[in-house]
Amino acid sequence: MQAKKLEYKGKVLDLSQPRIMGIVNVTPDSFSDGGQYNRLDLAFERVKQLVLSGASIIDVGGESTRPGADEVSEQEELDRVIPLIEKISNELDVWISVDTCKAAVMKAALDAGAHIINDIKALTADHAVDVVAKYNCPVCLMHMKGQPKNMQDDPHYDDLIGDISSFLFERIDTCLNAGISRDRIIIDPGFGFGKTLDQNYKLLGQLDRFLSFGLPLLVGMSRKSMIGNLINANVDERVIGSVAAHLYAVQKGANILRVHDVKEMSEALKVYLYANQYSKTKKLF
Ligand code: 8Y7
Repeated sequence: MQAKKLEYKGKVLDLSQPRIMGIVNVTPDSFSDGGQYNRLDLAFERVKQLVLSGASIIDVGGESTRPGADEVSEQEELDRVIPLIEKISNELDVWISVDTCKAAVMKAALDAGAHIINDIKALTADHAVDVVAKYNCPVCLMHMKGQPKNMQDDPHYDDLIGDISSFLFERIDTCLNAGISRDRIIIDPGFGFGKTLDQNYKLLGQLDRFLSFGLPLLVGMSRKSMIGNLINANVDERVIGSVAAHLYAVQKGANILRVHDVKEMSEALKVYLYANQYSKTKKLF
């Protein structure tokens, strides 16, 4: 297999080693304005910190996609994410992804300088495929069973990995038919999106089964319930569990790790990779 990489507008992201995607949520509660800075400045400070800590990609999101969350309007989402994307694009040399399901937000984000569309609904919203096809930008297709409001109500699969693979296969096919290049597509099994604790761990344990797509594999387990419920920890006590889960995913072939705690992840990854270079059964990512 060819070495994996992503390319867009002259930028190249070499995936011959795993990369970290740092999460920046621009929601009203995420950057409280203490009076000294406004929300944009605070968010940008966080972005700079994540880049210095080792993030290769910054994932900017303006809609809370946690289970049971309410949807936000298109205008509200635009107001939250576009100024930050513009500022990152103008001032830093980092890959920018936008976490959105809405075609209009995708378009505005790409015009503002975003490079990757990260869509938990895998471009199923109206016109979403058309926007990505027009720009032919990298896109992450994630699996979700159900909708954020109801996805954790007793999800059932006939064949967990098979059902998720079929879904991804269909979405990839739709993208290719719309004219999106295969080398722009990233896949993600969608940890926590319509999966029980055991389904999430089965997915992690058998993550290497998704390598047969021959596409970059992104995973996001950071601070999720699959960590907290296993070790009985609140959201702010899930850092070590999250790091362990992502390192395991790296061993199973994950290429991009979507995390909140970039510094901790980056340090763990550095140690893992340093030892791995001497391994006789060395993994080639
Ligand atoms: C994921 C994600 C979220 C994920 C990708 C959270 C936006 C929930 N999770 N995108 N987004 N993969 N690609 O707890 O697992 O971060 S939101």
